Amino acid sequence: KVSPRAHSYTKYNTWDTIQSWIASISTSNSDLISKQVIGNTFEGRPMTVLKLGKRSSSTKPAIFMDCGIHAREWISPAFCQWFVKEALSTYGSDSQMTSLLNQMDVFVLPVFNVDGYDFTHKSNRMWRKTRSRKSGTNCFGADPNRNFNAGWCTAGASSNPCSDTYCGSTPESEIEVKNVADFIRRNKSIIKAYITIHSYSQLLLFPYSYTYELAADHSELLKVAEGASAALRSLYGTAYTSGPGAATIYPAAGGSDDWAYDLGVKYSYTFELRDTGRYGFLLPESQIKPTCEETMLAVKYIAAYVQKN
Ligand code: ING
Ligand code: ZN
Repeated sequence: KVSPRAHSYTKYNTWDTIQSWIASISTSNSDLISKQVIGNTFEGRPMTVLKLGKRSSSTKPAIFMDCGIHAREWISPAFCQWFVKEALSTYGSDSQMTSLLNQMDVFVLPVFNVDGYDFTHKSNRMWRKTRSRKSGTNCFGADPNRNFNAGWCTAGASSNPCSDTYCGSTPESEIEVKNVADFIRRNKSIIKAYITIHSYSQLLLFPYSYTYELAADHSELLKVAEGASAALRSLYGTAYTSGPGAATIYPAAGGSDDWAYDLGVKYSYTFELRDTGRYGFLLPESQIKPTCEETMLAVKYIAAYVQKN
């Protein structure tokens, strides 16, 4: 039922493979999944959002999740693929997944920074940013997680186009960021949670990163993050730290979670998946399965909380 069975969920797939998978998985499971192109990347590749959820005559509340904002964090798109597979294959048998997809829709963007991701497979494994060009510099790209309009370029970001944390020429200067921000703005009334998957460091972060000020919903966000981290840890003992971005990792403005939160999406979380630095971005393929399995528990914990609140 969750064909194509040939797709490997325990390897780091190329963009071409992921693109074919997006096309085939959505046609072979049309009762639970549909796809929509939210725009194209700088280099003209489509950005496709998968909508998971039981068809309903009424509009359902939704969760938005993206993977692959940063090109080199390969475990992240692997997790989005895993999530889609699990959602489809456990609907009808897992009571929580069944109830979630009956009552809510989950929008999944499997690869946000498609151009960058493709570049890490073909040219430079450690590339982080987009691949946009602009006049006045020979350097490529901006950091999509510094390009959202949330305290833009005021902390932990660079205005130097050659920096890995370049904030871009203006907020949403990167077309990929604009496409996602437009989609979330358009669906603002139904999106109850925003989840973005990065690596590495084993953290579960929430707003704010652009300031040390605590979010209005700080205690609730912390409580849910701690519950999710405990669920994750229960499987293989992987330890996560939860907290607001600025205090837990570093101050950084222009991040997607802060932007979504300030837009009104209360449950806004950034995951930093395995590991804590031994392999870093080069996490071995043997860790894809355990990482995805444990992360599922945390994402499902957050989803269950959002569903009942
Ligand atoms: N870490 C994030 C980064 O963009 C982050 C940390 C989270 C910053 C949320 C801002 C907001 O630097 C990685 N590994 O990308
Ligand atoms: Zn990242």
